[in-house]
Amino acid sequence: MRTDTPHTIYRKDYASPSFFVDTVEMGFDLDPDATIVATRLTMRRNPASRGKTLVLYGESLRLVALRMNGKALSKRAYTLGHGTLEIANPPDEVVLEIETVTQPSQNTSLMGLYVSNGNFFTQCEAEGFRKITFFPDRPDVMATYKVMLRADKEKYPVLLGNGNLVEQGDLGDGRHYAVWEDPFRKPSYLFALVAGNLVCQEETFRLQDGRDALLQVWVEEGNLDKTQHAMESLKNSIRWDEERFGLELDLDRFMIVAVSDFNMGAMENKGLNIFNTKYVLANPRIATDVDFANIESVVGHEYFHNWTGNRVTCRDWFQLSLKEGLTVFRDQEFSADMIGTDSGRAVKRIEDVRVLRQAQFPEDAGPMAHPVRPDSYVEINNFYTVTIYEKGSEVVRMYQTLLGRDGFRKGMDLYFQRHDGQAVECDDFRRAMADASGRNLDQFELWYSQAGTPRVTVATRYDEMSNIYTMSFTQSCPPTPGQPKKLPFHIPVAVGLLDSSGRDIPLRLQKGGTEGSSEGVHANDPAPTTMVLELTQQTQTFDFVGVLEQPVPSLLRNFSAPVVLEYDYTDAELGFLMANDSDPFNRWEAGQRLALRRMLSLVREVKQGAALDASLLDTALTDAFRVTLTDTSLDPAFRELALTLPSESVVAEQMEVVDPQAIHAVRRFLRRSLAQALRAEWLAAYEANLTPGEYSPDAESAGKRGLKNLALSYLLDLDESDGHQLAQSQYDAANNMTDRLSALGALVNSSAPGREDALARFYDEFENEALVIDKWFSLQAVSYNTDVEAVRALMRHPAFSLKNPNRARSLIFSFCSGNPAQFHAPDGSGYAYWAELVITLNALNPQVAARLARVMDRWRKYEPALQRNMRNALEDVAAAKSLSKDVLEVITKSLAN
Ligand code: B3K
Ligand code: ZN
Repeated sequence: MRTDTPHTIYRKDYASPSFFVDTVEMGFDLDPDATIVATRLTMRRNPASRGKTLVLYGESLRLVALRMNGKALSKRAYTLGHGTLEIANPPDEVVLEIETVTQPSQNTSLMGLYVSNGNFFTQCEAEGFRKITFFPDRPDVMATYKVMLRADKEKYPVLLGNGNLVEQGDLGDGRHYAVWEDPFRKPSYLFALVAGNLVCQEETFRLQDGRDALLQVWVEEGNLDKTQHAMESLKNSIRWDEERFGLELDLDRFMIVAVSDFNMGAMENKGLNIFNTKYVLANPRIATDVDFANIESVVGHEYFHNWTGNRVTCRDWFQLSLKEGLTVFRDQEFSADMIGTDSGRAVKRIEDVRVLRQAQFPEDAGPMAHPVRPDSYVEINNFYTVTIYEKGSEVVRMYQTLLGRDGFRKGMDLYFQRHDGQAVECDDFRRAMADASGRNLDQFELWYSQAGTPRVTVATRYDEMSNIYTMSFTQSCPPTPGQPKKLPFHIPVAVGLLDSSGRDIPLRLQKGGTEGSSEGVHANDPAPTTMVLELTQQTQTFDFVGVLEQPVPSLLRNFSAPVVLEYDYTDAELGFLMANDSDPFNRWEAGQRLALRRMLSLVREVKQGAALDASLLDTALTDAFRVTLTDTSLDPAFRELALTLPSESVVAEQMEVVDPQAIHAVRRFLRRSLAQALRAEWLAAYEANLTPGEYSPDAESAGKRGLKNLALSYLLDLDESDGHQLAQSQYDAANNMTDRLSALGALVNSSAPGREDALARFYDEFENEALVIDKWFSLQAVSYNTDVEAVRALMRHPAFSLKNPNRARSLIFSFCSGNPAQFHAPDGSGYAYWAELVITLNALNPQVAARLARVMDRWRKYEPALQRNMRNALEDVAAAKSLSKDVLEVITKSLAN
């Protein structure tokens, strides 16, 4: 931990390493209290580097021995600095032997080598390898690894490493060993080892080229009944990457290992993926539909990294989105393809856009805003953000929108052809896309270099005489830290036009007429019904000809670019689009626009002192909701999304000054009004979407349960005994976690007499299932009825622990970011709690603490009285001793002007 002023690292300062490493050989004597690591590196000077000094990084290590080319190095021959070991002027070829000692049992940061439930695990991305040994720990140094693990045979019967198992045996004295060799050159962040008492489900899987691969899912004993879904997901991922991108598994063995203490979701270590248990373990008893879907997507994500990240990796950490944005795009496409249907794809798209809007748009508008390829950072772990991941994925998706699926595939092929085995930059990916398609993608670079969410404003005009419909687009992008002015982006805007019967009008643009017209459009069909218009200038106009009546425009279909699109729709037009648009995304979008409009106007009313009662409501929203709710031609999953009101944070982002209490009151009021007005319809939807029989997590059944449980939650918002009983009987009869948890959540949010009892029964039944107990904490943390005192009381529960990230997140994060009305209590008690926990967590686990610190990012948007309390809390954290650079960076940037 460091207390000095944080040191900023700039992209422009990139210099290639002074030495390369060709081979790494390591020996581990695993012991929780003192693990001895012997490392042998063969290195050679990089002729292109001007640096003379050999620089290795190391943290929290005790250096025991250091030899260069067979000779022990005297203390004068090297310098141990702040996290570095430097050897001045070594020869061009170096064999370095290093012996270090670490203390895994005391490692609560969960970076490097640590112990979880008595077993050993590693996490090296981004800079954890330096907590294992001294090493040029940067992604552009790639080497082959051979690793010998030695440990007590009884305590640690299973010894796993990257690549292939080449030897194993007994050492006598109750110890044993295993040697693993990874034939592929890799950066140190992909190193991994696992040692412990684990069991696995395994299967042999035939690859497309006829080879057989051994697939294993490793878990703690007692969890073998929860690995089947992860195994299925892995096989589906392998198949999908072969089919969609022609990419094959390059190893004979592929392992997934589940660990309970983990900072994030999972890690793509070569051949040895390490996963948070949350993204592996599932069966109907403990996992919800959402868990099943998340497991599929995370298993896919880590597997897809084998090509996008591992075979082609990042030159430096500024290029992180090169692998993360691309791999998120791939996992999103994989999940969509697994659902298979068009409407299923749309549902997936809506869910992904929802995440983007709820989390990334606020980030892009706040003090931590950064480009998809950042220019600087203090702590790289703070940059595993929704911008790098989700916006990065949107940027990749835009290539596919611009080039078409085939064009995109050609670009991918060229990317691998050029860069397999290399550590490259985002620009290399863009160049592959441009060269493979012959398109000029120079301006597209701005998506990587400029932060902020672009706004696109649309104006339209219909000329009855000439039958010309004109669309004018104006783009702008608000300033972000360090970037006061922005240049116009290259934005693909997919549009359609609806006639008065709701049908798509064939689109034809006027040739050679208005600015940017013909080159801004591509479609092979002479008169397609969706066109991608390409915006490249600040303002641009497109004329559609042969439009026989005043149309309703459908704009930014399928969310073709990560922008805010503004157009002055009337309520009637929104209702019309909601009922008729052939683009399902925009059907959903129209409903959200309508709901958001109502919510914002109600918030204004409340702030002017109006009481929330029925007189404030017209029927437009209720009517539109009724139409959707009762339209059984629509997938239940789609209806669920369409009938979910924009979240409180999405509403907050729309306001100049945020009043969380008003937003909360309005959203609850609107939900209750919709529950009341559509009571019979909700009940009917509830009945119609029961899924009797054996549980299956497939998209169709999950969609039904989603709609049914949404109906239940609306009905429970009425807080009447009928609803209470319905939830209670669902709870009692449930044969799966989705139904059980939904019922419990609905009860806990109500004043049902059985709520305490249900909570207690749930706890007793699942006491030994950590992931379910996380749900138990989190459900209470986000309940309307839980205030900060109740959260403090839950922290005293024997099952609570701050050291386990899942548990800490389930209570603390859920409360601070999922329960805005209580967290933003006017007396500032929520903020004081937050400050206290950031400081406590900082000492245990800087990464987890820094994530929590981010909760206050948008403090300047709140009402002055709240702002004062928020600032105080931020300053309390800033004044705390021994802040990690992780937390310091977040707090400093939040407080900066
Ligand atoms: N690449 C890892 C993330 C590592 C985070 C380090 N703080 C997981 C993933 O994106 O697949
Ligand atoms: Zn990833």
